[in-house]
Amino acid sequence: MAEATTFTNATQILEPFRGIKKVTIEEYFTSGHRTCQGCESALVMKLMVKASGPRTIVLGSTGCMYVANTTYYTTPWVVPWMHTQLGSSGAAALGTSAGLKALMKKGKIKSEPINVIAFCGDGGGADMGLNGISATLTHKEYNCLILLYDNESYANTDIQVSGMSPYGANTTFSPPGKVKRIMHTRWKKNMAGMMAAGHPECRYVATVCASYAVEMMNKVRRALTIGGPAFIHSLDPCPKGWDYDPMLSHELGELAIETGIFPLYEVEDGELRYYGKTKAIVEGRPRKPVREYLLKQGRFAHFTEEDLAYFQAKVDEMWNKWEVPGVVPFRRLNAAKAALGSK
Ligand SMILES: Cc1ncc(C[n+]2csc(CCOP(=O)(O)OP(=O)(O)O)c2C)c(N)n1
Ligand code: SF4
Ligand SMILES: [Mg+2]
Repeated sequence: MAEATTFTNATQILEPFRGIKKVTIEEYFTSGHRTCQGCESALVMKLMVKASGPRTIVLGSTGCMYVANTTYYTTPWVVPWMHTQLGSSGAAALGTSAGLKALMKKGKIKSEPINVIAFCGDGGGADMGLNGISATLTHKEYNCLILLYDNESYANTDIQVSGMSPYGANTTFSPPGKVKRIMHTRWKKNMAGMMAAGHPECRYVATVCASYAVEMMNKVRRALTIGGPAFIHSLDPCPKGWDYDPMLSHELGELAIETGIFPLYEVEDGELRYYGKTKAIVEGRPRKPVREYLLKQGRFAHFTEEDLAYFQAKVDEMWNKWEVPGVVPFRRLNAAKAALGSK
């Protein structure tokens, strides 16, 4: 009985790739998909499973990365892969991990480390499946990773607005009109910050962007090594939904970081570490103006100077007033005091 309660399944120890030349050559997401040219989410899938290696099970919720990757009789997945319902990435990750653990505990399969990764889009993860992801992140006895690939819309069903679509973006549910220019007036959810702050026993939460591929893969490797449930949020430029030339995907990823719109960080056992150009910004490097990022995309083509100034002010606020810049949105105490004093 004591043995039953103490059974734990080990994780693989995936050391970080120390530079691009050390990255393994094998691919586990290859040809056979039908994503758009320049699709960064497809690159995220490729890097994610390259980082995890062959002893991996991938579960994918409905969305572009399901539909375009598993057309009948063709698939790029070399590892075992299973579709799960749109809002179910959390349940799929937890259930698969628990199932493997039970089979190993009963001696029905060999006890060995197997990576379980469930991915979801922003619609499936940050909107519909938020509750399931949250529940999974509280189950510290199961090893799994949930990776949210964020193309900032319900892309697969023709670019509808999601809780992760940026302010003012032109989507099929928020087209600018002559009378009302800005149809989508909500600021984007802070998904990784919410997961890190709200799940004290979840050991690993990170943000990534495929423009920084080695860093991204190393965060996936860390998430799978540390044990327990982990969460990664990836920002993925989407040529179709964001309306730009596919050759700009990489550059737009970089600009999202350099403008400070999408900070790169990880929270491991409650300790925050900024990465790359985000770290440089925290240490004083000036951020690029948000207009350099926004005006390269057709979804913001209707923006006036006033809209650009509003967007810039919101990003400035995130860096200058948040308790933890770019991560925790509570206002700093001195800012709060000043606000109280001014009343
Ligand atoms: C419960 C449910 N509602 C609606 C749909 C239709 N649907 C399929 S994919 C999709 C968009 C998902 O958006 P997201 O999760 O952001 O992934 P993306 O398509 O952007 O990759 C929708 C609404 C569905 N499959 N299941
Ligand atoms: S619509 Fe966007 S996310 Fe979907 S396949 Fe095309 S580029 Fe990728
Ligand atoms: Mg999406």
